Amino acid sequence: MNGIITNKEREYIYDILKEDNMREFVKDMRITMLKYNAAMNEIVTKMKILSDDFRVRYSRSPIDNIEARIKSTESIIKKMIRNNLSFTIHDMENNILDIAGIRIICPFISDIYDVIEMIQQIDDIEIIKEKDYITTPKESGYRSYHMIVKVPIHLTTGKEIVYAEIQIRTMAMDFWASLEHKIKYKYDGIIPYDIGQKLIECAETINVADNQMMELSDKVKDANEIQCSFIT
Ligand code: 0O2
Repeated sequence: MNGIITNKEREYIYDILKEDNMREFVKDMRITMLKYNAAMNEIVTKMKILSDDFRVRYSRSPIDNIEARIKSTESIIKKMIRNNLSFTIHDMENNILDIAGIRIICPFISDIYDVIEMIQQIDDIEIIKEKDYITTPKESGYRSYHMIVKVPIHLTTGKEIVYAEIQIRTMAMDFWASLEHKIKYKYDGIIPYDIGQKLIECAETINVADNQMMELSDKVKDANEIQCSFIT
């Protein structure tokens, strides 16, 4: 249910966390988080370097902003329960692939595909799975491009490969997703049908605007190129 933990679920998770076998798991989990933090930082640094390089070369960047987060203990436990996993670090590491999350916000829809190409060219980021919720939006109206990747990190104990999720979306898609998330929170995750329908309508309106902005940007780019060809 998109990161939302209802009050009932929270109570249930807290009860589980009180169980004896969970203490050890949560302790090990906190230590393991260091690896996800490292993976998250690796990816953010790589993307920042690419964004700066692009800006210097082309006087603009396809990246407006980069956000990153580590999934909360509660969200991890909720997902482990949902996926029927045993509370072991092995099951967590091999099945919960979005513990390290990176969100790349782009100005225009076409920028998303430039960013995807940039990521595809990074040797030590291996793309495991891709979901294009832009060409095929979710039922909720959600649009974004998701990638599950593997990235190497270097610890005192040696090299390790860690999973991370990269979400790539426009500023407009991000605006919708953030507000939809807030609205869902207010309803404890279960939104009434009519509000859900209105949210879908908003997503469509935003998508029209997103496409129009991209067309305008392309027109400006074409005009600039024609002007430059006259000068040279
Ligand atoms: P949080 O708090 O962001 O971590 P999977 O992860 O593959 O087991 P699923 O649903 O197939 O589960 O993954 P998917 O479709 O790739 O979506 C996962 C993430 O996308 C969610 O993470 C949200 O961040 C975002 N997302 C997906 N659908 C919606 C939506 O309808 N509205 C909004 N606002 N965000 C959405 P988490 O783990 O649910 O939450």
